[in-house]
Amino acid sequence: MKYLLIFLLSTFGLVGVRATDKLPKPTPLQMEWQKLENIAFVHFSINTFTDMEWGYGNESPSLFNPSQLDCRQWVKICKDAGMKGIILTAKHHDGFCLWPSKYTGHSVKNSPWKNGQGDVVREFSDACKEYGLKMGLYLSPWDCNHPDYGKPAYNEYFKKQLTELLTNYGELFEIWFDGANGGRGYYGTDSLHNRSITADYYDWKGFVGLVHKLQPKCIVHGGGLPDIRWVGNEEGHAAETHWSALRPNDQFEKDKSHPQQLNTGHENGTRWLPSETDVSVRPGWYYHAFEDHKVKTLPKLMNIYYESVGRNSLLLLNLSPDKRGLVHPIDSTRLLEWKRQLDLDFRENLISKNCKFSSGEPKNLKNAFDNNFNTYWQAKDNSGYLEVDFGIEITCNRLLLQEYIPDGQKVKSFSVEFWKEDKWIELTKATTIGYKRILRFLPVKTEKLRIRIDEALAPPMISTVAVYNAPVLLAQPEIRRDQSGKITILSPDKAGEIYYTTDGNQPTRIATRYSQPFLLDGPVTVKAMICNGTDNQGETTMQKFSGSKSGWKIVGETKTNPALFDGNPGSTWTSINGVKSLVIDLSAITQFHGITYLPDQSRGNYGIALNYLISVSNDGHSWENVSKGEFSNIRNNPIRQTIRTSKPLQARFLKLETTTISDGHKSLGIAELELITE
Ligand code: FUL
Repeated sequence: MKYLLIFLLSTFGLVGVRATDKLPKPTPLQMEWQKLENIAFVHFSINTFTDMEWGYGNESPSLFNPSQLDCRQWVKICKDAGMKGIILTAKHHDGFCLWPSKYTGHSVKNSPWKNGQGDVVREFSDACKEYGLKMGLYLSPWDCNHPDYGKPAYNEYFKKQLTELLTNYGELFEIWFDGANGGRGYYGTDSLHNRSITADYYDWKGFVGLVHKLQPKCIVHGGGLPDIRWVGNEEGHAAETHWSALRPNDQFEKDKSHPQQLNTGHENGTRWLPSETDVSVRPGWYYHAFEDHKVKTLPKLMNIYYESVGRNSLLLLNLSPDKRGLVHPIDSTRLLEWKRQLDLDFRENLISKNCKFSSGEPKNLKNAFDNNFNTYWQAKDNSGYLEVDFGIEITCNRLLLQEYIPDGQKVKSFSVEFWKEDKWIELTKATTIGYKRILRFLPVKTEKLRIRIDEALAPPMISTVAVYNAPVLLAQPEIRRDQSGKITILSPDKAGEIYYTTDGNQPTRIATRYSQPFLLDGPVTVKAMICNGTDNQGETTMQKFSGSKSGWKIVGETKTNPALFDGNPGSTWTSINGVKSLVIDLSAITQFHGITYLPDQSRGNYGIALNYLISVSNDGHSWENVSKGEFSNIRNNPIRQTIRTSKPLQARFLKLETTTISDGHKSLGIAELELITE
């Protein structure tokens, strides 16, 4: 009987229908949220003034004193960058409140800013209304300042604060409950200690109950009863296979980490819990002057977009206003460049009314190509294809697909083919689609494209198919040379053509085209630029290399350390603990006029020398001091430092020493060291 039923259901195509019924689906609120695609985060608080990422809770409110706070500036930048909503840290882990809460003195009301009369949340809310952006708030459950934190009473305090935020500032689209909890804090005492909490410590039912009651249109991030999930990292990427559904916590796979599973979701997930990709434009969430030169590059931000929004996630991109209370011009300029590039990438959908469409299931076929998310084409069963005939040869490098997810996420795998010389050639294979999937590939010239859905959980519904030809990202190339003298030129966009010169001339399209790393040791200047094959070219990068490093050795180390001489600013050589010097054997008497020193570029900037003594020697025993001084502002701005000596030097051994390493670190951290030879 059971088999007869299965036979009947599958024969009449009903198995798929049943599967669809069982699939988790978004609520209308989750659906509305997903469509926002791009939203902003703002981390601004007492940490901005103490230069910290996590405060302790004992910071004096008197430290909070922005000189030119202007929430309108933040919101306008976000609006211009195409963001649809913006979330502000009303209270971070240190407990300091950006609004004059009735329930604590640890807030703006005891700060010198506006003589304690100010309310950042109010100004933020007004600015969001003025620019038409949705407003969200971040409220940290962990509170290092509150005396009751860790005790039951704190839950009541939290609810009162939450009520203030949910009732006094207008409509909220998202509330962010952060899961972080380092334990340590002052908690109303005068000594730092730990307070641990149990998994059931917070009254999530109570908190979320308040949200539902007071802000029924508000999405809840984090905590015990969330509407959306964290993407599993703070670097800005969802996994290529990305399901919006998730299994309950007790059914997570034992052999895979929790963040890894959040990053992919579960194909057989039972609740709709779409991901949000939170990432900062800077390495930190809060503003630090020493990260001014580390604002993410345009290629990096483009990758983040393609690996979040383009992989069925929602992007939450953070801005860090500075001590003035303004977004730094480096950040705002970058954000607008990013928006401009996104607009260029998606300027023209090459699918138009002139195209011909075909499929094994012709019903409602046009709906997949009409650029309207709410109309869709549905395959007959769990696979199917969609074909576009452009009528003329087009060039494309992006494919954008959307599933009609109000009915659940179904596609497990698909392939893309293009028509060439009377046959279909596979361009690429991919897995999930979900709300939005954007594939990037090297440009293809073709008259026809075919999307083959190979596997799906139920008959898939496709809302959108769009095809673009994004321009080559004409960002400057990076030129590196390793210790063996091998030069590599890196382009952020693989489709870009790189041209270079080694004779000091400006590269043009008739210069040498770069195809692979090449050997060129000794003093040389390499200039390179990227162009898109036709009329546009990016700015030229110039890199001067001094003499060969091939024989260089770090004295005391048996083998040369690749990190110090590899030409890669991202890798760091670190001295043995407690040793504040570096001696290099240049292998032969060498003429030079000083050195350049690039400190450790990693997030923690470990081992930055605050001052220097440079000595040279011909035998490695008797040394002559040739230069001594301080690196000004190196802690705040750890860029490449240049030390020129007053007279030319001739030596085989070079010593760089320091007496003071930043932040009390015990070892020197050097990314790169070069000789100045002219
Ligand atoms: C994390 C926090 O600990 C960071 O400080 C930041 O707020 C980030 C968005 O979430 O969990």
